Amino acid sequence: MGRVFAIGDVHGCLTALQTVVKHLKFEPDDEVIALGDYVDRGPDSKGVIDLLMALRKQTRLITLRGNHEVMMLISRSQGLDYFESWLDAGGVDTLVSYGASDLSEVPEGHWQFIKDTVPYHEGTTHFFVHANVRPKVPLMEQREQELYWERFDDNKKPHCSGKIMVCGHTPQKSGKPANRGHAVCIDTFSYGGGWVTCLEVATGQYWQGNQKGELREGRLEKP
Ligand SMILES: [Mn+2]
Repeated sequence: MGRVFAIGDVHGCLTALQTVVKHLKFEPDDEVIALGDYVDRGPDSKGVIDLLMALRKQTRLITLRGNHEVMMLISRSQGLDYFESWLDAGGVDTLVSYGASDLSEVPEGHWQFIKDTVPYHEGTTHFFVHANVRPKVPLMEQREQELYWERFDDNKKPHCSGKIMVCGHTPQKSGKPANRGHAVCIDTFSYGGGWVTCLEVATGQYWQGNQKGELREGRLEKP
């Protein structure tokens, strides 16, 4: 068995993601779970999706869906009102990265990547979601509201599976992952001058890259 890693919110921060990926050199039997929010706000959402598509050929990459992928998908299928609210939520930076003025210019392969994202991933000791879960509800019955939108601050109780939750979505402005024992949040505010975090789940060791190309390492603090 390979190692298991989780990658937190990237938000178009290609340099930060590249810095971590180059350092870690994932092997073919590693499992790498990306927690969603690849697009919006940062400068190169297109480049981030290109990199993840390339990574899929090198390792066992699992791509979760974040609320920003949800917004982008809805913007494509619904009217102008929704499109404009997505632009305000950072979608404008995504369009610029494609050199596009509307979503019809995003290539089909990238739409397929976004459509193929999954709501959660369950491992033997941990499960992975973008945002959060309802503690008493089995994973396969979770609602989109919690999976994609609910903030980490609201999560008080362990999940009924007994497994540890690994999530993103709620920026940890300290730049360090938050550890509650039964739940870990690794969104470390990449687009706001923070870091893209990659956590090795079994050891609690993590590596972080930022938009200046800097790399640093740490270990989850005790809850
Ligand atoms: Mn999010």
